Amino acid sequence: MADRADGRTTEPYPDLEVGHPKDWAVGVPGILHSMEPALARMGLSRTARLALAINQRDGFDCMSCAWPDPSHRNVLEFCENGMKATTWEATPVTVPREFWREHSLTSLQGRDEYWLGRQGRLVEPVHKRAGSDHYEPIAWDDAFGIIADRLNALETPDRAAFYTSGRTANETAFLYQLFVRAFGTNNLPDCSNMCHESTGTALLSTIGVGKSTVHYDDFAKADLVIVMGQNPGTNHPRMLTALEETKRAGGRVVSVNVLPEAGLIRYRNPQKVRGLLGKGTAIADRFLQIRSGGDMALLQAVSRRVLDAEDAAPGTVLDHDFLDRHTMGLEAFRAHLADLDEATVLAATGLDPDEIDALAADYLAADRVIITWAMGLTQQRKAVATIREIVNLLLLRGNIGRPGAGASPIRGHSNVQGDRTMGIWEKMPERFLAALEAEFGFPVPREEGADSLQTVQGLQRGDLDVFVAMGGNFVGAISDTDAAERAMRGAKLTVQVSTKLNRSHVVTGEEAIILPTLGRTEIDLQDGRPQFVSVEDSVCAVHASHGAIPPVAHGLLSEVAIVCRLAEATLGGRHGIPWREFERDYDLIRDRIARVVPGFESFNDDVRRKGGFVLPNGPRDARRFDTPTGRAMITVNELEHLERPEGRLILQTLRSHDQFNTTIYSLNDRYRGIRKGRDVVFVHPDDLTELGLVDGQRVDVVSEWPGEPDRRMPNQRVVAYPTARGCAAAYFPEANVLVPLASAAEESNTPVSKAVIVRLEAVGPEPAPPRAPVS
Ligand SMILES: Nc1nc2c(c(=O)[nH]1)N[C@H]1C(S)=C(S)[C@@H](COP(=O)(O)OP(=O)(O)OC[C@H]3O[C@@H](n4cnc5c(=O)[nH]c(N)nc54)[C@H](O)[C@@H]3O)O[C@H]1N2
Ligand SMILES: Nc1nc2c(c(=O)[nH]1)N[C@H]1C(S)=C(S)[C@@H](COP(=O)(O)OP(=O)(O)OC[C@H]3O[C@@H](n4cnc5c(=O)[nH]c(N)nc54)[C@H](O)[C@@H]3O)O[C@H]1N2
Ligand SMILES: [Mo]
Repeated sequence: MADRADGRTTEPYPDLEVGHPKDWAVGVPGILHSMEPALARMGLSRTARLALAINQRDGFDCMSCAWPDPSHRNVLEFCENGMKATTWEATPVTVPREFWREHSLTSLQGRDEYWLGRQGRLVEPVHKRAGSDHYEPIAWDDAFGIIADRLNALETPDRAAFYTSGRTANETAFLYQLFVRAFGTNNLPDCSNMCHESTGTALLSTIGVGKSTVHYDDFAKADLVIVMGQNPGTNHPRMLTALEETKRAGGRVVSVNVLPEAGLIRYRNPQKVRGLLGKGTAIADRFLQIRSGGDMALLQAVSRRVLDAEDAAPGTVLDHDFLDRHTMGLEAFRAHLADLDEATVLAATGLDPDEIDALAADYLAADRVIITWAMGLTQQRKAVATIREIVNLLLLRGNIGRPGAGASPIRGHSNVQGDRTMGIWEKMPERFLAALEAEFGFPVPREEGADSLQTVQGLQRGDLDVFVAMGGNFVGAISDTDAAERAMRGAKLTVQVSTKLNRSHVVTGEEAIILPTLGRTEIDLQDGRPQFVSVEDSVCAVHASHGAIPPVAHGLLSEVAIVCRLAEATLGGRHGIPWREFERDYDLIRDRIARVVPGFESFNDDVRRKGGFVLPNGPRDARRFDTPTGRAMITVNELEHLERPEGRLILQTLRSHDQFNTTIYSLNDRYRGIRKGRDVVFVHPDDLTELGLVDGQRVDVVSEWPGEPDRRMPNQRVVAYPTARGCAAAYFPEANVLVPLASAAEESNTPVSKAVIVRLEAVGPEPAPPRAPVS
């Protein structure tokens, strides 16, 4: 099998098994599945200590996703995938000193994410000199000294970029952006650029705040929850409990998805005896299997039906009082939708008119409606416009700013929302920058910085010399892997602050440094006193996170300490920021946040209250919309949908059940019937017939972009799967090689990871053996 240019092999997984998809999620197998690796790797007492601390008020915040905690917590408040994330971090296995001598970077580049992650926790700083093929251990101070020298030697601070992944806690994020802005740049790309940026862009411009407008308890009060482009059974498992509460209170749930995802069909709540023993709750009352990228058309079609119902019975359907008092743009919207072409809607969605009628009827019958969404919507070319259509539909019947109703983006990383609140954004608003300047007394740069894609492009052009990452796996996560890796190799210095090895440690600049750090599960002692940090979840609730177990090794620094020491080494006494004091006592950081960030005025008190506090939110609390007009904006969005060229498929890249973004926990994807391998592409059986392919056949997946050479993901096993017609799916991060750098969402510049036009080229005549049953 040929090797790809980047050195990773394309050998097939030898033991790959393909069975049948499951139609239910969690329950006994899920929870047992979650405990098994922990018990095997960490032993009973470490496991029990973690299980009892996760998501508890005196414990740590689960780092797996940003799903909120209920106010009444169970003794064990975690899910299968949260436990995987926890054991992955809390493993006692560490990367030994000899590792760096034994493994050259060239050899590590031949390893995949799964192998790299299994080498254990990083425990000492290492340095790769220019020209060397090895990292070598280095003292902390020397590492900070090198980074400071390289930064201070730059022609301008804008020749450095500082990435953040969404696990970073509030206190760290605030200090990190403070350091970066004091250094002199707004180059603060983050994982949000690849994730919910489209959401922020759409919500900020229509309702004045880029966040969810619901409380946790609203799910139990909703008459209807529409879950769009999201796979909660895997990615937000505890959300299924909230949806179960919706159902129990008599509400309905509709899933709009390209795939029939297991958790949305049936769910066994592991927290309840009923869920352990019984058949579980059927979650989705209705499933609309939409064609990839068809959501904007669907939303417009439902809004059109709502407006038609109003025309048929004037004054009875729309919330006129709300619309008159709080919104703008209804008439233009009405005029625009009057011309909506039903044939285009049907082509774009792949749905029957009856199915759209039925969703409209559900919407009209419900007094309180919540719409949730995730990557199926945000990683599309028309993502921002699509999310604006969600707002339009909700506004028509006053479904924002009432109990049981609202717009609810479901975030990814556990503190990705908090990082933005703390100033991690290449284009923070003037209000924030001015407050930062007033508090710290240095001139805060105002020029917009680079986002994630612009950072790759900056590296490609030679405009960036230094790349620093606070967590994450930038080259693994960003689109167009080969281009991104080539770009990163052009940097002079790359720095990673990390818990475990990943691709971004082995594809480096000329010189590279890894700074290992404490994880969220670990006790963080400063000056002999335990410190805690805080996070903000998807529904704007902020709470503390306390480490529960001793650090995996002596001498590890917390992320806060790393930022403080790096800042001190780089800035010296410049601007008089008390970095050492911040490192010793995180309360002092919170005091500063209190004076800069609205909603945090009594941060140190509020965060110590049981369960933390909920940030103010204009639309949710008071139907206050801080847009330029002071009203919620109903917007007109030109309908556009992706045409599928003859003989091609629309490929989405998604997560298996056993991964967290670029971290691969195991090679299984239980709910989709895949075991011991990841080299699969899911295709509808009728499309296979049309393309002259069969289940089990090996294909190259090839993506096409005008004016550029084809991109290829070689040797995937075709899996006949009940996806929507014309659509295909493959796993991220492997499939990132197929996503062109140039393919980005309008307005938000998010890589279009969910709609890549591909063709399948058969390789080798032999289809794989028939499916093995998967238990
Ligand atoms: N265990 C685990 N938990 C996680 C993560 C993880 O990797 N593992 N990642 C975290 C992060 S950072 C994030 S952002 C979230 C991601 O959470 P999700 O957004 O649920 O993640 P994806 O796997 O990308 O799933 C996208 C879903 O959208 C559907 N979809 C694709 N295209 C379309 C479309 O055009 N229309 C519609 N309606 N549906 C579509 C797919 O079929 C799939 O169900 O999860 C977070 N939680
Ligand atoms: N094709 C495709 N690409 C995508 C997506 C997709 O759906 N399809 N999804 C996108 C999305 S939604 C996101 S959010 C991005 C994710 O992008 P990132 O956030 O950059 O990637 P992760 O894989 O979450 O990062 C994992 C690494 O974080 C480090 N880490 C873990 N815990 C800690 C910690 O406590 N501290 C520190 N310092 N480091 C830690 C570990 O070294 C680990 O290897 O990927 C995006 N890329
Ligand atoms: Mo994400």
